[in-house]
This record gives sequence, structure tokens and C-alpha cells, in this order.
Amino acid sequence: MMEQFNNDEGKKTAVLFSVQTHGVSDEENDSSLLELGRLVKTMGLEVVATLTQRRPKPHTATLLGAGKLKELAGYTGGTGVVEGFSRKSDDKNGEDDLDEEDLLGSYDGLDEEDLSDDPMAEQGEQANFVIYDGEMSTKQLQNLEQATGVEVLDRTGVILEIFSRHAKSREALIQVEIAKLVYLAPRIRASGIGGDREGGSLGAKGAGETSHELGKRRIRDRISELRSRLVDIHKEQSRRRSRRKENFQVSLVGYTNAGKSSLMRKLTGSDVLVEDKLFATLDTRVKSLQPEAFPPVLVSDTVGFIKKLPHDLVASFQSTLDEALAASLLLFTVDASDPAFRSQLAVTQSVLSEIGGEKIPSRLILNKIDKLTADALEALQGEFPDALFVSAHNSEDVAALRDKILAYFQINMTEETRVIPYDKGQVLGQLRTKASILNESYDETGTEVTFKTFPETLAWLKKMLD
Ligand SMILES: Nc1nc2c(ncn2[C@@H]2O[C@H](COP(=O)(O)OP(=O)(O)OP(=O)(O)O)[C@@H](O)[C@H]2O)c(=O)[nH]1
Ligand SMILES: [Mg+2]
Repeated sequence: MMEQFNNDEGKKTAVLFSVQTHGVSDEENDSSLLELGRLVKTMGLEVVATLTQRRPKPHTATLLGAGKLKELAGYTGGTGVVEGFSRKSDDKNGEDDLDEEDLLGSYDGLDEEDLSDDPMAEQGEQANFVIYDGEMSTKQLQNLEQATGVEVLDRTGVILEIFSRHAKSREALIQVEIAKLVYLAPRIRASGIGGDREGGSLGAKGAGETSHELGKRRIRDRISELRSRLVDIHKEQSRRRSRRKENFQVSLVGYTNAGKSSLMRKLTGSDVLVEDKLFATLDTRVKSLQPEAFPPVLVSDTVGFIKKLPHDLVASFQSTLDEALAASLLLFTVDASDPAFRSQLAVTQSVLSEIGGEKIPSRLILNKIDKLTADALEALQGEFPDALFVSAHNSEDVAALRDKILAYFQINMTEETRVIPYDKGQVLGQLRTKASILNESYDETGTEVTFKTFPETLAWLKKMLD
């Protein structure tokens, strides 16, 4: 279904639209559409127009009302009409526009306000794709494809397409395929999306099954096969993670394009991919801080966050996020030059707390300050007195960030000396993974260890030795 814009000859174009529901400000709507535009560009499409309709809620059948749908179809050369769909049947479902307005009597009177930008349709500019800034049902998708005559995608579809292009590792490829299948499964119809692509290798058609059921069954089978492969990969990863536990780890987390990989490069001297594209990074990389610190500190780069990312998709990147959760310090990285950075930070924080990251200590890094005016920088410094302001392009700033990371570990660790009896050999083994060992010596009662560690580890040790 989404394969066709992989061909790069001739620029394909898209028209974007949103439904601005009650309670969504103009600013939020515009910034969300702007972001969708960047996603669409990352996908390789050119945006020829955007349009917004204010409605109490999206139209059940077509998202947009009839008039606006016609206008949308003007960009694609479609009829703007959905066959077999009448106002009467719409009424029956209680979805008539007027009914909605009655129900929401105080709604500004702005039931269907035209907020279109440049009407390029008149210039004969034709869009090859229609893209909706939200999630839609299969029925809505089918109706819109019928009315516009072109392929229709929603925000999730766009993000999935970008993910599948940027995925490189075996793990990321599997995760993306699962996410795509989960997304496609409800959209499958008798006409057979996802039907024969696997060339029948996934099992013969069972007795009495329609091709529709077969398609769904194949998708389910494929998903479970992929999930079990992923389980194996994750087992290996958590083995590796526990082997690395003796190291101190910080994790760069934040909205896509905030500059996480750029900081990772500078902090670790590694060559991770940096691109002015959304979701450039889909694989977690872990490298040690350079110049090497004592004890060595590991830095991990993670997949970026974005607004309206469906939960399924977050779940399929769980292992990538597990890497972040293994960190003892999270560096929330923000593009301070993006006017929407506050809400981007909020999204990052809420996703991380959903997956259990809220207990991990964190620091706020406001990046890209080279793009700010002196006044804007000063204002932000007042607003975020505890944040570290950096430009990934400035080596002094990166050095300051490195110092801040090291200071964090220094301040929070204390130096202790304890004797561990020989019959508690296991405790000693575990301590070695939880603390930085400075010295070990042996006497008749046990091993005398001098180490630096965090208060929680000390409490744990006390319990184990009592
Ligand atoms: N001007 C400026 N540009 C920056 C800075 N840091 C990063 N960039 C640019 O911002 C873009 C995104 O940077 P990345 O480091 O790839 O961002 P990321 O957070 O890893 O993004 P994803 O992997 O997509 O989540 C690239 O074009 C970088 O060159 C900075 O401090 N100043
Ligand atoms: Mg990155």
C-alpha cells in the first residue's frame, strides 16, 4: 500500500488537512500541521496546500463536512463525493452537522469555518496524496479515498512510513514491521491489502476461509512470529545490559530532531547519524564518554518522541526505551529554538513516565541556543534556571555538559570502606556491579573494599550484610 512513493522519480505532492475541534487553539492546530508538514517532507513528498476545518468533532464518515470535502477533492482531481452516502443516512446516526451544533449550542457558531491557506487548486496544482493530521478509521479512509481519488494517509501512516525507511538494524526492522502490521490489520479488506505479498509462504488457506479472513490470519501469524523473534533479541540485549551494569549510564531522551544524536557524537566521539530529518535515529547506541572518565560513563542515544504517537508504536519500541530506563541519569534534550518546545518536552516527560522513567533523576538540556537571540536566551534562562543551555555545535558547551554529567555522579556518590565476609562472596560480586571499586584487600575476616556508590546501594549493602 505505501510502497509506491519509494520511487524517487518526479516529486510527489500532498495536501494536508486537519479538523480543529472544540478546545484546540489556533496555535496548537497550526503547530501540529507544521510538524505534519515536516514529517511529510521527511517522507519525500512536497506539501502543496494545507486546510483546516473547525468542527465540534470530526465527521463520522468523512472527517470533513460535505463542502470542505469538495474543496479537498479540488486539490486531487476527485469528485468530492462518497457514493451511496446520503445526508439522510448520516442523520440516522445522529451525526448530522446541525444536530451536533444543537448539542454544542455554545460552540462559537463556527461549525464549519474555512481556514484554508493558498488555494493552489486554482493554479491546477494536483496532489498525489491526502494526509490527515490525526488518526482515522478504516471507513473514513475508504470514504476519503473515494472522494479524493488518491491515496489517503493519517499521521500514524506517515510516521510508520518514515520508520520503515529509517530502520536499519534487525531489531528496528522487526519492530517497524510489527507496527505496520498492527496498523494495517484493521484496514484490511477483501480487496486484499497485505494479502499476497508474502507469496503464500505463511501457510495454506484454511477450509472455507475468505481471502479477507485469510489476510487477517496471515497478519496475525506473521505478527506472532515477529514477536517471538523480538523476544530472542531482547533476551540477548538484557544480558548485555546486565553485563554493563558496573558502568554509569546517562541517556539522551527527547523530541525528534532535538539534537540528541548531535550531542551523543560530541560527547562520545562516535559517528552516530545526525540528520535534519524527523526520526533519524531508530536504533539505540551506547558509547562511553570521551575523554574517558573514571569510572567510565556510558551515554546512550534513543529514538525521538513525537506528539500523537499511537501507543502501539510506542510499545513496539519498548526495548529501545528500555535502554533509556537502564540509565541512572536522563538528559532531557530540547530544541530551544523550536517555538513548540514546551509541549514537546511535556510529551517526552509523559511518555517516559508512562513507561516507568519518572523515578530516574533527570537534567534539562536546552540545545540549539546558537539559533536564539541574546534576549530570547536570557528569557529562557530566567524561565528554566536549572537547565543547562548548550549548542551541540559549540565544543565549550559540550565540555560543560560533560562536566555536569561527571559532577552528577561525583556529587551523588560517596566513598565508603566495608569488610565483606568470605561467605558473602555473592554480595561482593553484586557490589562490583553497583559501585565503582577503588581498592580491594584481603584479611582473615573477609575482603576489605573501598568503593564509591549511591546512597541506595549503601542501604542495599547494609541489608545484605546484617
Ligand atoms: N543550529 C543547531 N543545529 C543543531 C544543533 N544540534 C543539532 N542540530 C541540528 O538539528 C538536526 C537534528 O539533529 P539530530 O542530532 O539528528 O537530532 P535527534 O534528536 O537525534 O533527532 P532524531 O534522531 O530524529 O530523534 C540536525 O540537522 C543537526 O545538525 C545545535 O545545537 N544547533
Ligand atoms: Mg537521532
